[in-house]
Amino acid sequence: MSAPAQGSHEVSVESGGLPAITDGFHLVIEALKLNGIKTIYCVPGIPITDLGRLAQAEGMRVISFRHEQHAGHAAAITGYLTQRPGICLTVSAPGFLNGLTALANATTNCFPMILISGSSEREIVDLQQGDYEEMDQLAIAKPLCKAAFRVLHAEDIGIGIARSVRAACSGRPGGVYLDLPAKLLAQTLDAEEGSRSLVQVIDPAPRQIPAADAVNRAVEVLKSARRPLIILGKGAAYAQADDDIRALVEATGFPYLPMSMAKGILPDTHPQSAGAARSLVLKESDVVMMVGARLNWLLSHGKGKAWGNARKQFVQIDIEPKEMDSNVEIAAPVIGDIGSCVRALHDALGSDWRPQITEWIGTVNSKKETNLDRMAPRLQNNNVPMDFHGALGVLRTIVRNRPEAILVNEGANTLDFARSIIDMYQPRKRLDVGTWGVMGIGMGFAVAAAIETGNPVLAVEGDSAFGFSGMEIETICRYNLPVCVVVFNNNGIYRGTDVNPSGGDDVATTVFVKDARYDRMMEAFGGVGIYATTPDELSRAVNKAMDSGRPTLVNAVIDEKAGTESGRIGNLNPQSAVSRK
Ligand code: ADP
Ligand code: TPW
Ligand code: MG
Repeated sequence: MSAPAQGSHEVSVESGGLPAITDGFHLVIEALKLNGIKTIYCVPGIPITDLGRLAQAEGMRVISFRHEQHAGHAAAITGYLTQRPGICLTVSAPGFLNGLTALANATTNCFPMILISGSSEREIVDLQQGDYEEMDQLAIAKPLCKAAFRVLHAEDIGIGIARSVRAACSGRPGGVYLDLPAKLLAQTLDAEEGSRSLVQVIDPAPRQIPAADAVNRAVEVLKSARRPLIILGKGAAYAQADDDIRALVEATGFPYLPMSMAKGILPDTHPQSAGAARSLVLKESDVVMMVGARLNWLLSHGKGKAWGNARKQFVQIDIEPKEMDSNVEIAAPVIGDIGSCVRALHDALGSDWRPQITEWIGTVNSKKETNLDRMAPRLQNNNVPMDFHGALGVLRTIVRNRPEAILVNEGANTLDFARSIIDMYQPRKRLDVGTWGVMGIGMGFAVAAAIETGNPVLAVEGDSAFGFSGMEIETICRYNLPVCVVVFNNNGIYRGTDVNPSGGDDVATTVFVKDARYDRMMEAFGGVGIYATTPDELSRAVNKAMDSGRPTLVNAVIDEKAGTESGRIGNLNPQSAVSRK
């Protein structure tokens, strides 16, 4: 085994009149601290055990997980919440691979994070001689992230971390891989030389001011609108330009649709929110302004049935020029950071302009009212076993009374219903499966949300979704985090009633153990477990958990017949040879 001996970093103290020396371990930690990074999410092991240990000794918060994927998701959402790259630290080969799902997901979602993995000896890896956990990690990471770097000499650690920070944060944010071979960590260097080699990244995400002609072109298009729509995406939430965005939206008077994680930039109860008239505004609008949102599958690629036949002109604000025309023609691209773009547009619209959209607003509002009126009684139902509406009606009230709480959400039906039913009131309070619809973000996001914000966290999880990261409730208990997990237990993926089409003994592939007691898992680690079968019990349990701040898991028993296949995206299933009911 070629990793450094445990404790080898202790060479950094001055002894016997010799010049002070430092090493790779210390330089990595000092470089991270110099760049404002306070937390590392990790799973320890060779060759990075001492790195975590030393980081903790040097005053960093080092949060140790049970599986690297969840440490990675925690790092990614830290990046989203703070605009500083979250750090995930893993061991070589298998630990590195476990972290990659999170790295790729962060890149896809435009979250800044750095996956730092220890690796084994270059000489042995490159000759494929079979080192302990041998793998050419840099090559494997490259296609899955924005940038990938390796540092071979201790004096380059400062530059390596600086490049990683800047690559993660600047322009369109994303994931970065940083490869640190075991030998590097043990390398020594004169302490003064080492300290001179560190680099503080000045202005990691520089403002990018949109060109005046691009702004004027956009203003012309916006002023021509008779049935306008604004779509806010999670890029707008990430940008932390909340006041400027609100000012522009209100100055236009245009209806707006928040994408899932953009809910709460303006409160969902805002009179201009068109969330409850989504189908109508997509179909009927004539001018659509995208703000930090992409025209990907989540918006039916900007064309087809969902968008109707009316001719549309798109204005798009984004920091990434290549995003323009990705799916449809963009009539007015506005390239820059969202804060600068939104302010420039607001100025250029001027204060005397009045939109001519009274009729459109009337149409949108009447559709909204109809839909909200239809929904209201369903949210108050007291059915037992609970259906999604009854259970989510309760959680909706709880979030209204606790707007600072962070809502983590995954599953299929559990995700789709919660997204439309639970109103959000503050920016960056809803964290979910994002662009890929990936299961497994739940507990990693919950841990980081609690650590980074100190706010209470409510994680609303499908029973299948929860299973992807369920072991991390031990992590939640270990750090005593104010997280309340509600498992929507309908005995399976989408629902619990499928049968094996062959008639054989194995249960259907989507079905789990009936009436599993997820609440008892939480009790196993010293947290609070509650079993809830009625909306009343659910309400009491969650309120109690949120008041106490204690790690809690509420097993909410949901009617196993209530869900539909793939939630709202059943249409994306390819035709199956086996007929499904
Ligand atoms: P949603 O899923 O909510 O629709 P997406 O993840 O598809 O949102 O889109 C986010 C977009 O925001 C990306 O195209 C990204 O380039 C952009 N973006 C991220 N941060 C900024 C920023 N600070 N300024 C401008 N655009 C940004
Ligand atoms: C990493 C496929 C999408 S949704 C889902 C799976 C397995 C679980 C749905 O069941 P759940 O919710 O959570 O119980 P509910 O309310 O409908 O019963 N692997 C990954 N990501 C995805 N998206 C899947 C598989 C999937
Ligand atoms: Mg389920």
